[in-house]
Amino acid sequence: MKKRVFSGIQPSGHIHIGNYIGAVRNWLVNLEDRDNIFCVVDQHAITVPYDPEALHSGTREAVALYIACGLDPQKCRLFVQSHIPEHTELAWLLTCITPMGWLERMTQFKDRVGARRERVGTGLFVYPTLMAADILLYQAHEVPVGDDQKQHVELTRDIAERFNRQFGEVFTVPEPVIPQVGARIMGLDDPTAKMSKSTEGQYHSVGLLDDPDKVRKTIMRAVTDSQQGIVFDPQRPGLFNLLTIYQALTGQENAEIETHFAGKGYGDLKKELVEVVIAEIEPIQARYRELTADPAYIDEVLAESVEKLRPIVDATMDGVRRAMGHR
Ligand code: AQP
Repeated sequence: MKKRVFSGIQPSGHIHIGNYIGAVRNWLVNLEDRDNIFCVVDQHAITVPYDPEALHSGTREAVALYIACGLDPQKCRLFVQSHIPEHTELAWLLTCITPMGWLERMTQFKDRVGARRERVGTGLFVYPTLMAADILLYQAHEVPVGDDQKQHVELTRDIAERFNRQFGEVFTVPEPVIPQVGARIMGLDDPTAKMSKSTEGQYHSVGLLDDPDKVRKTIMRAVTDSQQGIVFDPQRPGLFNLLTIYQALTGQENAEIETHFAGKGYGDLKKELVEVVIAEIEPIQARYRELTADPAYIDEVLAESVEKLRPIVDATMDGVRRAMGHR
């Protein structure tokens, strides 16, 4: 039996190189030797104010980008969360066994809410139980995510273990899989804040669908410091971030990169990084254009996946409902 992998991205904006380096690229690594399931988690994207039309087009854009990045629908199942209603059913059941204190400890909630606590939707608070449902519904063994989602996968483990103790062994307890390089790509306009889809600012991120001119402007304007020398120094967050992106995309070792840039300046690093990023995203964009020329293709992929996932969903939900007394 192959190990099962589950992961997803919320269509809360355009997919950027942080999502790509921290998540999507790592999903490609085990396409052959794992049983892979990848989702566009559209119900997570409604936990903050949103535009329904943008959600719809962003969801389709994300599916097409998954395929364009190399997630071959013959080798994995790609689907949209809201097409399988059991995600929200299971989320409610798990919410009922999740202590408030566990959710209150989630740093992402604290960071995003700040002083707006009284006004944000309850969905933002219970979002991690929906994420737990996404993962546990498929009995996933591994969840490849960026660093910011590690705490949520750990919470998912706690919820699964609590459920199994209380109602009997129903869920596989999943492991987070975090990349060694690029687990947290920072904003190019502010290297102290994580690169995020929903952060405003023209030069904050590089999107996978950005044209070369936009990529060039964003990287050339990236915030650095006034020091000299190109070295991996976490105390110089702007430079460290650029080098991390360079390293993640070239696969070179630290020493090799530092030797390559010895005696050179930030401008040289930025120019080379522009070329590396464009070379990475151009083929993705070409495939994206081909795929989206036939909108029916995406619909077919999504419908076929839902059909293939049905037996797993039914088996898990049957076990959960029985265990919880809903017979
Ligand atoms: N900056 C990042 N560096 C590395 N990995 C990242 N991920 C997100 N940002 C970075 C990883 O991408 C996957 C998808 O994340 P998500 O869509 O579920 O939500 P997120 O983590 O909250 O991503 P964003 O881009 O910051 O979106 P918004 O602005 O909507 O909150 C996850 O594996 C995540 O770790």
